[in-house]
Amino acid sequence: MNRKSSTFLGEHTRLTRRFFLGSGMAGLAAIRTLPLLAEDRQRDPKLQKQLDALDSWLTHPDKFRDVSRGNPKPHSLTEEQRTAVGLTRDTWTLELLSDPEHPAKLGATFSKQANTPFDFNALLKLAEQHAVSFPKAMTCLNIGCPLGNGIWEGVPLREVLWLTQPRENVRRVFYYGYHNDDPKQMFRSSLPVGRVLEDPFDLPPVILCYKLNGEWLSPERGGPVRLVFPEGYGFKSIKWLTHIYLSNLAHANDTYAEQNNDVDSPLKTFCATLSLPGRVKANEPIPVTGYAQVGISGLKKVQVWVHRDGDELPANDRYFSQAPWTDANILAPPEAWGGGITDNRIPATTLGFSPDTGQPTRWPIRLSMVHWAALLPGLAPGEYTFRCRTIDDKGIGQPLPRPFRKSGHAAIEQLSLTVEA
Ligand SMILES: Nc1nc2c(c(=O)[nH]1)N[C@H]1C(S)=C(S)[C@@H](COP(=O)(O)O)O[C@H]1N2
Ligand SMILES: [Mo]
Repeated sequence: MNRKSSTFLGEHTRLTRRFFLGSGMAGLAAIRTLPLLAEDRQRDPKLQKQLDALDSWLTHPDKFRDVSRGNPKPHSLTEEQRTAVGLTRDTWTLELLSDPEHPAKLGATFSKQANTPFDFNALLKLAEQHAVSFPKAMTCLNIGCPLGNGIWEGVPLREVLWLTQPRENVRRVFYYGYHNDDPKQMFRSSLPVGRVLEDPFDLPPVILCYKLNGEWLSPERGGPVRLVFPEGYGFKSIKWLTHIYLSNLAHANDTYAEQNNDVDSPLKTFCATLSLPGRVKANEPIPVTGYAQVGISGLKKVQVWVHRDGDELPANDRYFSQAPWTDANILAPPEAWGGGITDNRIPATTLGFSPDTGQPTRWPIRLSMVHWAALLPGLAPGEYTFRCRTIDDKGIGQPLPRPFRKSGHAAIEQLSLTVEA
């Protein structure tokens, strides 16, 4: 509790000082050399108050929203029960097998039956050589807003897959976790084997994750080991991992596909509002803050627009691309990262951060989150609608390029605003 509130306070000061210094895709060095003047001129006490209330960049592991299934939920088991079913670091085992229905040709398997499962010590042994971590927002495709933003540490899954000496007939990897030994409760996900073996462009690897924000992964977050798929929505990141199958199946066989979800969809870029007063006085500047999820396509801008209700909107412009949007300010990297990380030090294995300075090499960071703020000019009395949207690195405005709900949330948010005389 204490630790949490002190990082939170540290964060306040930091965001305060650095507001208006952020600039979309500029390198961090450039950000840091910007003059402080703009900040002092534009600071508004009401906006300041909202900035002070923002959450830290990293979410404390206990503060993630939990949407996992199970009756009982595996993390609600007592320590004794978790020990009995292999959900502690000392007792955890992973089976690595060929899919009996679509067999892959493997030189070795790791099974309980043959008394050869892969265990936590074997994972930590691989970690000595291969440990890697990266920031990532965990977002449920069905919910839309991130459940939390964390730094996930683990061993690339390919290091473990190679132990099975795969030879041929391997097209897909599917995996599931502990589900109370009840087939009806199984929650399964899958990936093409190529994505596991190679990281396209500069994406992080798929990992077997054992730490979050530098601490052992808690039972709530899927510990002792969960899979984390960097560019995916939450359902790909299976908790309490126990089984991995190498398969010759050519298509996805995820549990989430059964709910009409587009299970191949990577994380989308979108923004949302955190604070906007519902009622304001006429001709007074209006403070607004929010966050953006930086999806696979990156984030160039956050934009805002206030429309007077009843005024005409351009016809045939479903996504308001013709509207007079103005740019909001993307906040610079915070001085205090939050999330309970020790001594405010980003783990040395973290991709996208300089191991020397502990600072990000680019900002904002893809697959993660960022805060934004704007001070809207005062308005005449009336009823208005406020909207915000992102522009991705390719210059495409929300909700494009992938507007369909079942591939993840990207709808433009709209909030009403009353300006009183
Ligand atoms: N074993 C298991 N893993 C799971 C789930 C589950 O129900 N069981 N839910 C998934 C879904 S739908 C999401 S959105 C994320 C949520 O991760 P979190 O609880 O760490 O926030 O976990 C995923 N992993
Ligand atoms: Mo989810």
